[in-house]
Amino acid sequence: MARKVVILLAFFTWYAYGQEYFRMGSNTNAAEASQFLREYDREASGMCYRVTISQWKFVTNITESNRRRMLEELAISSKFERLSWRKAAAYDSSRLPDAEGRRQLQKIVQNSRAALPDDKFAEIQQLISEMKEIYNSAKICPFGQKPYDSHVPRIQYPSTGYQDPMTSSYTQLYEETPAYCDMQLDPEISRILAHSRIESELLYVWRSFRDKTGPKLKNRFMRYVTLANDAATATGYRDAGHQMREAYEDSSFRASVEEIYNQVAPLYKQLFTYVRRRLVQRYGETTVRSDGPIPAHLLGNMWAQNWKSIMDLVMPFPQSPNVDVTAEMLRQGFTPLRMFQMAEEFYTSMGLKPVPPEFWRGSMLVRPAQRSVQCTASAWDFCNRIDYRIKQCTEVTMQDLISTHHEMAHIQYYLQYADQPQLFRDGANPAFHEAVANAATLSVYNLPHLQRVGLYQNKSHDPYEVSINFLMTMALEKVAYLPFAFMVDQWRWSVFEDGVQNMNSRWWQMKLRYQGVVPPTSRSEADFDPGSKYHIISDQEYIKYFLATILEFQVFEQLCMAAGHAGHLHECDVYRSREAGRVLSELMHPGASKTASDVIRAMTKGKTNRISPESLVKYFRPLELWLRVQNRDEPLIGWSSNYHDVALFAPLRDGATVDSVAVWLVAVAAVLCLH
Ligand code: X8Z
Ligand code: ZN
Repeated sequence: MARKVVILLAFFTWYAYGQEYFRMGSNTNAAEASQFLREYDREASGMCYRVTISQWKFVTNITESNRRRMLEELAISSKFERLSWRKAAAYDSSRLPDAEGRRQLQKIVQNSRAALPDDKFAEIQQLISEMKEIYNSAKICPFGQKPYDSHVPRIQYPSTGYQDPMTSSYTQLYEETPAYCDMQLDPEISRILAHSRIESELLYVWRSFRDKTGPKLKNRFMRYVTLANDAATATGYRDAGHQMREAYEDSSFRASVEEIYNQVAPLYKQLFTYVRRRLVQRYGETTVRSDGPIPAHLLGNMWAQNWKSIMDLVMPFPQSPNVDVTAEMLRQGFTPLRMFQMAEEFYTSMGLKPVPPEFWRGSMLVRPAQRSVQCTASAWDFCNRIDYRIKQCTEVTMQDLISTHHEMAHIQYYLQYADQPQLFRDGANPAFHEAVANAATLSVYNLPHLQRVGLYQNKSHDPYEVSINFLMTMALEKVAYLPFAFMVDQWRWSVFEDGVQNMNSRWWQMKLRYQGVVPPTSRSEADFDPGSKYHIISDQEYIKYFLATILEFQVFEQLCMAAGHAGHLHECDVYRSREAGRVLSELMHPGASKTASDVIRAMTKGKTNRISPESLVKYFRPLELWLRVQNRDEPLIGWSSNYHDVALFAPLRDGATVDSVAVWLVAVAAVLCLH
């Protein structure tokens, strides 16, 4: 009898175990699932706190021991992720009675690679971290210097670098270069692209950075594609792109974003056409064809994604100012602390929350003198509902004043959704955080606001000219960005979907089709130009930036309507408007507990539940009218009819081989077919 009981018990245990771990989604016990979610919430918050603290310590004090501690915490958190995924996947979420619980379970399962077996899970993580390491360590030699002069001392390898036992040695990721070849993307290379107007120098840095990144990344990236697709199919998706898009909860997501792109493309083409004419004036017709695409190295940025650095070349009214209040801030004795207090007051003036004392104690608001830090501005939520911080190497400039308000908006978002469960402490979809932060800063940028806070007085200039100059600066940042932000994931999804063949020529086909840019020198499949963009190799989706740029104007218009603004949208200031504050807080408070479409429907009082580019187009309407007049004699708005000629022209300029011309012919034929 006893033996029978033991056997039965063993069988029951085996059966229950099998139910939970091997037959995904079959555990329908709702009470158990709720209990699991409660425990998950507590443990995930604790885990998130530990990881975030270790990351903060590392980025604000870059040492080997801080790096090691951070990697240890990340490894523990990875294990937790895998375990939680297996448990969550064992519940059939559709049978849970409460919608909140269903949504939480789906969130655990959806966006994870945990379905991979242990070895592959470790491998993809390792690949991503190696690709980041290669990217971040890319350095080029100064323009006009020979890279391998024998008398130049060789660079020392980091001898105590992090070594993961599972990988090739850390030092293998580094290349031997002379010590003077120490120019990194940020700040040296980016500065040259922004400020140099010497075409050969621009071409040199554009090409060299790609030479130092792409070829070393390409094979790793291809393996990453295979593993990411394996993870996606094991979780029930068609491929990794399908899995990434799932976060938007829109079954026709690709069509929706394409429709938005088509609505903003005419404005982009007007801007493009005007900018191209100014570039022809600056660089001549041998470098820029007056009816063709623009060579990608002339637009002030490594990826031609943000053109604001070439404002000097395209300024509509050079005799009127391009508003920059930096000098006035310095004259008034602004400090970084005062800039943050001002940003906090911007939000409290709208009835939103002040930041807690921990914020002022913990944040890093200026670059510390004694230690090495990562300076990119960022806002941090430590997942304990107390600790929120900003890391920013603030300088007293207008750009940093805007950035301060942007980062403070992220903190405000964190504060607003702090009472949600851990899984919902996020934007309604991946675009929301950036959209909301930028919507608030649109108010800070504009002239009426700068006047109100005593930083700007327009005494003698024509207000129309000042406005058009201002809108041009904004368009170089926002409108120029749209086709880039759109094409990055079009390319990535196509690679996940159709495979890794011809990755580079497909990249340039899309650059040409959407942005109207061509490489300034010949490219081939030995190059891997998508690898020059960090978000590609670091596994970060990008379409969120496209949607965020659209959504920020939509949110901004809603805030302006609530504030009772009348007149041009680009002149709206929501400072001190409690009504606008209420709209913002209702948008932020649900976090990710509601879908984006529910949040948009609530924000627009039922008018729409979709992200719409109407507000962006409205904001830039005065500039668009001005551009149409400027472009009235142009035979071609955009680049579509003659570009195949110019696409060939760029590689030929450098003495292309027959092969690379053939690659271009195929690319051009494909692009023509798509139109
Ligand atoms: O990646 C970033 C930020 C972090 S969210 C530094 N951005 C995108 C990019 O650099 O491509 C901000 C603008 C778009
Ligand atoms: Zn941000």
